[in-house]
Amino acid sequence: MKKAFILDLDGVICDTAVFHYEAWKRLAQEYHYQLTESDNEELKGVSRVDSLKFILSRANHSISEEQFQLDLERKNEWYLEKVAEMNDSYLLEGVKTFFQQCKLLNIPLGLGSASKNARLVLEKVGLLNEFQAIVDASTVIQGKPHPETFLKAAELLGFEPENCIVFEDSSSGITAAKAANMFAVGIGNQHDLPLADYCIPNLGKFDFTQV
Ligand code: B16
Ligand code: MG
Repeated sequence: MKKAFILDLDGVICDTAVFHYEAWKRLAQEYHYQLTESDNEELKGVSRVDSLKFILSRANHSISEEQFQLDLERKNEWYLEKVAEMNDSYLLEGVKTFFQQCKLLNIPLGLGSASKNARLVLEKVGLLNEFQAIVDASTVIQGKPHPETFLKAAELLGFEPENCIVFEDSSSGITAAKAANMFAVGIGNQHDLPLADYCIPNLGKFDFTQV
């Protein structure tokens, strides 16, 4: 049976995860909280709003709704300053060969990202036109770990969930993929992503003979 691939963006295609981390770290410091790398693992794949809620709860700090919105905007401005400098050199290891191989084998590609900036980032790294379906935070009601992101991508691609393979670097994203009844390839290690069907360090290590 022919398969479709659904890819996460941050941490799978490009290393924007570090930009999110730096921007959240800067904001957390204003609330006298030192954001750790382990906090950052938990924030991967988590929406902007839920990420700010997480930081405020760690900082034991509450703010007005107005300040909450302002903080979301400021974090995004810092993040976008970094995105503005991006080009295809920001693609993670193995991504170019992975996309070449997908083209060669005619594998339909969907994007399933929690980021509202997904299209912009794809454009910066030159991959916007490689996807037949793009699902991002602006198109879904319930973000990861809810399966909606991936189910919507499968529907747009015209594939049944069991014929989709998801590539994800976040624990919330792997949970979402499994809840969608899809095969989940973790980008990273099995210790951080125990629910993944298996893990590879980057897209370049994917074995296409399995498809
Ligand atoms: P934005 P992904 C996620 O993207 C990131 O992993 C997560 O760290 C970020 O908070 C979220 O997007 C929202 O991003 O602020 O740009 O809307 O990994 O699902 O592609
Ligand atoms: Mg990710």
